[in-house]
Formats: sequence, structure tokens, C-alpha cells
Amino acid sequence: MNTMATRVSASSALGASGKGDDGSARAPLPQMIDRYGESIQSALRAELSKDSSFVYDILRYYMGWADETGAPHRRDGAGAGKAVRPTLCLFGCEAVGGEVAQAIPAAVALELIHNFSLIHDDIQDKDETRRGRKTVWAVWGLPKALVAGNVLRVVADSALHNLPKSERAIAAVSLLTEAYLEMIDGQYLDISFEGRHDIGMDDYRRMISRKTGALLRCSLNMGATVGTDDASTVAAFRECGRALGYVFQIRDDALGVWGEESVTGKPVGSDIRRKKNSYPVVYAMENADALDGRLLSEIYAKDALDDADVASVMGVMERIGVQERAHVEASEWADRAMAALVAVELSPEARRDIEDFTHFLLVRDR
Ligand code: GRG
Repeated sequence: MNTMATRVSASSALGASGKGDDGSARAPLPQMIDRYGESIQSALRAELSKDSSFVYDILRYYMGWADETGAPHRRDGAGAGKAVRPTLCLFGCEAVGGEVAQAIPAAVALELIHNFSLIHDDIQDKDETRRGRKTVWAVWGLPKALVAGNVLRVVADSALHNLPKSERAIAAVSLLTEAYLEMIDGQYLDISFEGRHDIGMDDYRRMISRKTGALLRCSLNMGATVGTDDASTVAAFRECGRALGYVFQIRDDALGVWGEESVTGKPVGSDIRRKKNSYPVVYAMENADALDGRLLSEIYAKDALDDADVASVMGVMERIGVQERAHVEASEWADRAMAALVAVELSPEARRDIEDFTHFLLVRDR
């Protein structure tokens, strides 16, 4: 079988150059993102244009349409996200035979919930930049950022009222509520892991399956739910999305250590310096030999890590082959995602689309 692992090797996906596996400076976005991009953007704009109060200016800023004064952004879309979740949702609906338009409200709600989570995540991590721009709290302060983030969550919920009234819509609403509750719980788990050195890979997988996986799973699940009544097809898409959550976060964690600063906006090794319990760190702690284990314990016992500490930790990771290991595990999840859809009747185009998308999640550099 042509697995994701054979399609792209770890060295080409995660080489120090940070280049895509095709050798280009940046891994190209999959076609699916382009195809649905316009519909997603215009529906999001419509949803966030319904109100002109000041908090909406903040939200339009965060979506990349406005500058800090509320004026239209000179480079429209600069600072916008990749729209991974709404894209998966629209794909899921269309692939099972539904009309894209039916799933637009679900796609909008997913992207708004995702942005709600990022505004809060930036606050919790004290991150001052995201998507190459200042974060909401860094511009407007903590109290306003909290309000803005919460408004986004409520707007997301209300966007779902635009779903065509049906049993499918009721099911889709429950799926989103279930998923973002799980996402918040996953974030709580992540925060409660901070400062602990006894986190194992199983704890890590449980945490990312909630923090990140829940919304990715929900994206395909909601799309398929809106598009078909066939329960086994919906379950297959849910399982595919579940597996994609791991691909996404493991890659994200690899980028947090080895990603290129000019693309990710974060210096190499940044997640080590921040002592994040991300894949590379947890894997290294669990698999280091006695000597390297002691070195890691000494370094992580410090309050703050300097450049030399970061280099030492990266040296341990190099000796254990953590970069390779992360890529192999992400590839295995990618294969599981594809296997989940084997028994589903899909057009050849739809199958190729989801394969390309999965491959993108595996090698993305941003
Ligand atoms: C505080 C009530 C309350 C809720 C917030 C903060 C939080 C709960 C959840 C955070 C979950 C989180 C940040 C998961 C990480 C997911 C992740 C790596 C996001 C980046 O996703 P991309 O790459 O972002 O799709 P773009 O910028 O492309 O949209």
C-alpha cells in the first residue's frame, strides 16, 4: 500500500531547511483550501458584519480584514488563518453527496470557535504575535481580549441557526457543543501538565486528542452529518477526522521546535525554551537514556532556559531521533485517517483531495 510514510520521508518533511518536500520554500496549500476559500471567507465576513459595535472591529482585526483602528486592512487577509476546519467540513459534506451551501453555517461556526480558542490561547500563553500580527490582548489588553474571545464563541453558536432546519442540523449543533467542550477540557489538561516532568506519551496523546483533535474530528463529522443520513459513512468521516487531529498536532509540535522562524514566526527551539510538554519534549523525557535523562531533568528544573540549555535539549532529541519519530507517528495517524475511508464510496477526485489534504497536514511548514 502507498502509505503516507512512504509518500514523504521524515528527512524531506522535517529537514532543517524547513522546506516542503517538493523542495519549494513553503509547502503548497492543498487545492481544497483554494476551492472552498472564497465561500468560507464571504460567509465569515457576512457573519461578522451583522454588528458594528467596537468589539466586532477587534474580531475583524483578528480575522485579518481590518487593522488596529478598524479600517480595512491594506493587505486584506494578511494574518488570516489557513481555514483547515471549515475546509474539512465543506469537503465532508460534498464528498458524501451533500450541497456545499448546506454546510456553510457549520463551516463558519467551526472557524469562529477555532478563533475563539486562539484568542484565549494567546492570553494564556502570553503570546504577543500570531499569524504575523499582534494578538488581541497585546493590542487591547486582557479584559477586552476576554470579552472579544467570548463574543466569538456566541457568534459561532448563533451562526448554526442558519443551518437548514432538520434532524441533521440538530445533530450538527450537538456535535459542535460536544467538540468545543472537549477542546476546552483538553486545554485545561495541557495547562495542568505545565511544570510537570512525569508526563508520558499516553498522557500527551490523550491531551492533544481533546485540545486539538476534538475540533478537527468535528469538522469532518459535522460536514458528513449535514450531507448524509447514512450513519456508517458519518462514522467513517468522524474516525478519519479523529486521526487527522493527531497528524495536525504532532506536526504542529515538530514545527514548535524545528520550524523555520521566517515562516512560523517563532525561533527554532521556541517550545523548548517555553518548557512546553509538546511531542518532542515528552518523547525525549520518556526515551532518553540514563545520562541524557539526568541532563534533561537538570535543565527542566531551572526557572528559565537559555540558548545553551535549548541547544542541549535539541542535542538529546537528535541522539534519540525524535524528529524522525514524530514524523513516523504522524504518518501512521495519516494512514489511519485514510484507512477510515476505505470502505466509503467516494469519487476518485474526493479521495485524491482528502489524501492531498492529509499529506499537507503531515508536511506543512505553517
Ligand atoms: C478559556 C473558555 C476558554 C476556552 C479556550 C484556549 C482553548 C480553550 C483552547 C485552545 C486549543 C488550542 C489552542 C489548540 C491548538 C490548536 C492549534 C495548534 C491551532 C493552530 O491551528 P491552525 O494552524 O491555525 O489551523 P490558523 O492560524 O491556520 O487558523
